[in-house]
Amino acid sequence: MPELPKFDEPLHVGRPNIGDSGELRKHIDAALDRRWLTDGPLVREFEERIAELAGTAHCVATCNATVGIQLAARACGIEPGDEVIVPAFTWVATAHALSWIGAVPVFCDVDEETANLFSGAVEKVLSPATRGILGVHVFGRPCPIDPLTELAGRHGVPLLFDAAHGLGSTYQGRPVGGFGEAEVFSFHATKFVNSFEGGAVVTDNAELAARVRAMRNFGIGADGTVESPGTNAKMNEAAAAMGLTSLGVMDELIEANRFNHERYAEGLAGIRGVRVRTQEPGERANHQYLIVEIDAAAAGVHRDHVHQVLMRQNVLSRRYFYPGCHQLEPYRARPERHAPQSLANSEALAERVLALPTGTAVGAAEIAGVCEIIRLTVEAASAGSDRLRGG
Ligand code: T4K
Repeated sequence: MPELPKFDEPLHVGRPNIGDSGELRKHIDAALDRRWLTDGPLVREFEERIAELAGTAHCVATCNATVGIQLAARACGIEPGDEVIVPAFTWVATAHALSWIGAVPVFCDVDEETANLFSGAVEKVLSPATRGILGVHVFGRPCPIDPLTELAGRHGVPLLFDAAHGLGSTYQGRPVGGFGEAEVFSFHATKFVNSFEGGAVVTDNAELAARVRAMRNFGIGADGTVESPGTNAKMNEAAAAMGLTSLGVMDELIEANRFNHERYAEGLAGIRGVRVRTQEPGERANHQYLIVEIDAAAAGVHRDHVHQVLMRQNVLSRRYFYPGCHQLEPYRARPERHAPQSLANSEALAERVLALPTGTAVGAAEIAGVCEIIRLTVEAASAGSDRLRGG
C-alpha cells in the first residue's frame, strides 16, 4: 500500500470564503465613522441585494437563520403546540428552530436521490393537527416545490422553506427565495456567502415581512409601538459589511465551487461504491457543499472508516447529516407520530454521506490528494488489507 497523501494544515469543510478584505475594512470603517453599528445602512443595502438575488419584494436580515426560521414561522401564525412537518435529513437547526418556539416538528422521510422531502412523504405524516410544512433545500438542491405548494394549498397550511443552503440556486429557472410563504437563508461563516453569522427571511408578502421586521426588533412595528411579543434578531453592521463583501464575489465563489465539484467528480470516478452527489440537471446550483456518498456494500468499507482515515490525514470531513434528526436525543423519544422509529431513506443517506472540503480554501492539488486518500482506502478494503483500519 503506497503512503497516503498527508496534509500539514487541516483542510476544513466550512473554511470561510473571505472575498476582498479591503472592501470589508472600508465598509467597517464607514460604519465606525457613522457610529451606526447595528441595523443601519449596511444592513439595508444587504437586504436590498438579497431581495434582488432572490427575486422577492422583501428581505428582512436576521442575526442567523435559526432565529430567522423562528420569526418566519411565528409570522405565519405557527403557535406553541402546532405541528409542523420537516424532513428528518437536515441540520438539526431546522427542527430546533421550531421546538424553540414551542412548535412540534413532525419528521418525514426524504427522497434518496435528491435528499429532499417530497409531497408523497409529507402526505404520509400529514394529519388534521398539521399547521405547517417546512421544506429544506438540502445541499442547495431545491425541493420539488410545485407539488409541495399544491399540497400545502389543498390542506390550507403555510409552506415555508429553510433555504439555508439555497442562495443562488434555481428551481425551474427561478431563484430560490421566492417560493412558499417565505424562505430563510443562512449566512453563517461556513456558508459560501457569509456575514460571519447571519440570516434573512425573504418573501413577496408585505404583511408577513412587516410582522417579521417587527418581531426582529422586540415586536416594535413601523409606527414605533410594540405590536407583538418580539425578540432581538437584528443583524449588525459588521455582519452586513461581511455579507456585502461576500456578495461582491458571489459569482466567483460559485465558479470556484463548480470547478471543485468537477475535480472531485474526476478524481473519484471509477471508485467502486463512491459517488459525488449532483445538483438538479438544467438548474443553476451554488455547489457550496461537496457531498460524496459511500455505499458500504459496494465499496467494501463503511463511510465512517473513510471519514476516520481522512481525519487522520488532516482532512476534516463532516458527516452532514448524521444521524437523522428523528434519531437525535431530543426527538427520538417522542411519540411515533412525531418522530417515526424508521425513516428508511433518511437513515440510508445518513449512513452514506460525507462532506468534503470545497470553496476557495482548496484547489485542484488538495482535491487530488483527498481523492487519492479515498481511492487508496477503498482499494485497501477491497484487497482485504487491514493496514488503514483502526488507530
Ligand atoms: N438549516 C440548515 C439546513 C442548516 O444547514 C443550518 C446551518 C441552519 C438551518 C441554521 O443556520 P444558522 O443559524 O447557522 O445561520 C455548521 C454551521 O454552524 C451551521 O451554520 C450549518 N448549518 C451546519 C451545516 O454546519 P458545524 O457545527 O458543523 O460548524 P462548525 O462551526 O464546526 O464549522 C465547520 C467547519 O468549518 C469546521 O471544520 C471549522 C471550519 N470553520 C468554521 C468557522 C465557524 C472555519 O474554518 N472558520 C470558521 O470561522 O455547523
